[in-house]
Amino acid sequence: MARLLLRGFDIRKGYLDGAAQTQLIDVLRPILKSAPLFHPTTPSGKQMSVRMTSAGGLGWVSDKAGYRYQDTHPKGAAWPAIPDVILQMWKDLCSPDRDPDCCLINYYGEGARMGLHQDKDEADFSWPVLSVSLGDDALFRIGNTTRSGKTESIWLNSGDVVIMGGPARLAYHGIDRIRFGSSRLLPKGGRINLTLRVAT
Ligand code: MD6
Ligand code: FE
Repeated sequence: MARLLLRGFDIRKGYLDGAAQTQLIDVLRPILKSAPLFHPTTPSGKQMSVRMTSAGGLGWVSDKAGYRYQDTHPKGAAWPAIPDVILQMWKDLCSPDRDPDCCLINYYGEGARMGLHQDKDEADFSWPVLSVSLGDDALFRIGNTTRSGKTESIWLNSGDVVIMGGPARLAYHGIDRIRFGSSRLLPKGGRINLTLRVAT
């Protein structure tokens, strides 16, 4: 496993081997069944190209009312619990002292992307965000704590993990594109990104 520090982003290439990636997909399957992926819209009314859902006490949602964490799926049900194997990754890589209350699940189909953004809807930025890449390769762009200035990009592959903490916690970042069909982890292709957050 190679470890790379890029602008304070702690990138563990190949952290999860093939068996661990398959295990994660297996535990995500019932979650996606009970909390189906939905297409959020931004507060300005644009549909995001990524589809999302969450596990945990809180899930991240976006619609015309704004970005926020809430305790139910847009269809009304409580979010499913975060599976133990995923919580264990947080304990190992981030902190044994407090569990995350949100595991945001993003699905990138062909052509999906995510614009440069900051993760700033959480109450306490001293907690890191832990991100897990599964499926197709994705071009991850990292910038600064302001929208301007130079950015750097790195390809994230299935099994890579990124920890965004410390001074990098509020850095802009996004996914420019995925290489659809580059991985065979997901039967229909595409990419799943998990981000674990302490929201409150
Ligand atoms: C993605 N990730 O990898 C989008 N946020 O699909 C994020 O937006 C992200 O990777 C915070 C920390 C790490 C991330
Ligand atoms: Fe983010």
